[in-house]
Amino acid sequence: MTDKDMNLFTSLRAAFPEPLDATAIETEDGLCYSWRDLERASAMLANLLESLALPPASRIAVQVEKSVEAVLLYLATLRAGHVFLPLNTAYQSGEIAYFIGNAEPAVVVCSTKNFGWVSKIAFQAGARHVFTLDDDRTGSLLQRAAHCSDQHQPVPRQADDLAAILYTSGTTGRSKGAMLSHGNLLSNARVLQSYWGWRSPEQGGDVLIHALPIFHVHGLFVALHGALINGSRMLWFSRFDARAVVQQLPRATVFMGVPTLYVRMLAEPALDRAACRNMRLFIAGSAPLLIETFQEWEQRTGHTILERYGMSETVMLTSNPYLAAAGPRRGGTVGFPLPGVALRVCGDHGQVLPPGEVGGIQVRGPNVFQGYWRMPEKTREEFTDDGFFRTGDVGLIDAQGYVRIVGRSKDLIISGGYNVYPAEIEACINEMPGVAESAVVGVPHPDFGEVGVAVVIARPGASPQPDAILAALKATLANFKIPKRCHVVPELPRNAMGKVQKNLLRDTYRQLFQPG
Ligand code: MCA
Ligand code: AMP
Repeated sequence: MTDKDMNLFTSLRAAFPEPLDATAIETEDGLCYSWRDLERASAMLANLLESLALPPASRIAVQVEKSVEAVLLYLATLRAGHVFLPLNTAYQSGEIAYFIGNAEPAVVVCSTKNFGWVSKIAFQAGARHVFTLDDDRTGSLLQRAAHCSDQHQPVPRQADDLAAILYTSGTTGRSKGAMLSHGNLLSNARVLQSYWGWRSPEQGGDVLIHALPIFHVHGLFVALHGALINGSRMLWFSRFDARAVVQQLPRATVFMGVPTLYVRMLAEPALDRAACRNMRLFIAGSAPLLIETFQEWEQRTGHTILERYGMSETVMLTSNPYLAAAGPRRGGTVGFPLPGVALRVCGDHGQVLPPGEVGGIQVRGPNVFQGYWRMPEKTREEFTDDGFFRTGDVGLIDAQGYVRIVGRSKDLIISGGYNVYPAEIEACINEMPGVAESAVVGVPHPDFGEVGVAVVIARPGASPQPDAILAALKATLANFKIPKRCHVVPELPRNAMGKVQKNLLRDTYRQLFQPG
């Protein structure tokens, strides 16, 4: 480690195209934020954070609707040397209480409509300040920042200093906070800038359609950093709307989405070659892209989607090639390890497997996180002795070097790009009156790729109702975690050891959402 300042904000700021007058972000309502607006407004928010005299590297927890102001708060947190902790807007009070209790943020920022319950949780957990921020540029955060100077010198940071904590659920127990440093995020942003051939403003520049949420890696880091570190304009959508995005395609050059976004855009009659005439690159990730979607997209638009693979703990790991000279983009694969990333496939005893053999995917590189927040044991378990991180994904490297993900050793459902951990849902269902046991499995779904189905065993003499079970879950868990169906059955299939055979359950319910 050197003494060189590695504050991520400083590097992003260095790419803002001078003289800062051009539009950096244009919203769907036609609001334009210049690069100067980003510089000054993030300075004001950083000065507000500094005026609070927080301990160094305080966590700033944020659960707000998507807005440019939320981006400014993220940039301000980096500038002020604190640690950004974004939270999915779908999380309910029980989920938020866990995250805030675990991370002990000094500052919590929430929507005005949630202030009552969020502030109670926050102050009980020792937070010093709770601000509000709404998606119409109102709230106490901006009111307070309005009094602050718009000049601010970023706090120097070292590569290993934390920039963000992203909670990612565990297969057992509660969510873990993946600690990402300035060095992790900056190295990944720089690699992607070059690997995906971002065009500098002098070369005519790129225009990114940003239609993803900004509380996960895909929207917050891959998309946002990609545009900022390249000085590229963003067309900003506060929520994904397939029709509106297709309408804006002729004004854009780059799009990033989870597979559901591509499926929904394909259902738009206006999606054709003409709409995509200025597009340079379509990127997909966060969940497996079906080969049918990949092929249909190619036929309709003339563009080959570039699929890549990453995790909250590692940011981006692999990518299909951008340049034709490096090879074709192959559907059903996630491409090659990115420059600087070492990726290997290992067997049950840790032995490195040859190409073509299926095993656990392990990775090492400057992008791999610093560990789980306050979970040194868990962190140690997930790393090998020679410093590789066990991803929990199962795959192979083919003869041409492309990585193919074939499954997961972690019991995880990826629904519309969001991770859902069956263990969390099962624990909630098992607490319900009349329930003896439950199993939640993922099955194919035409829109979300995969969705959860709950299979429940009743206690003797009880008759729990599927609709009541789902309604009770809805009252406690984020909406995307709720299984789309619930079945009460007499027994669960088990192996000789008594373990529930989820693969058999998946087979039983595989056709539930398939047309015809
Ligand atoms: C919404 N619903 C869902 C999902 N989203 N159900 C299952 N899975 C989902 N993903 C349900 C809601 O519970 C609700 O049901 C109904 O759909 C309508 O909700 P709404 O919010 O209006 O839905 P939407 O606006 O149509 O949202 C769908 C979406 C969204 C646009 C696909 O889920 C989305 O933005 N997904 C992207 C997630 C993402 O960015 N992932 C990246 C993670 P009800 O009415 O019954 O309540 S980062 C990552 O994975 C790694 C690092 C990586 O590699 O990138
Ligand atoms: P998260 O914990 O939200 O960061 O999700 C990371 C997980 O998403 C990975 O471990 C993979 O299981 C999955 N994932 C991300 N990108 C892809 C992809 N292109 N194909 C298949 N799975 C993916």
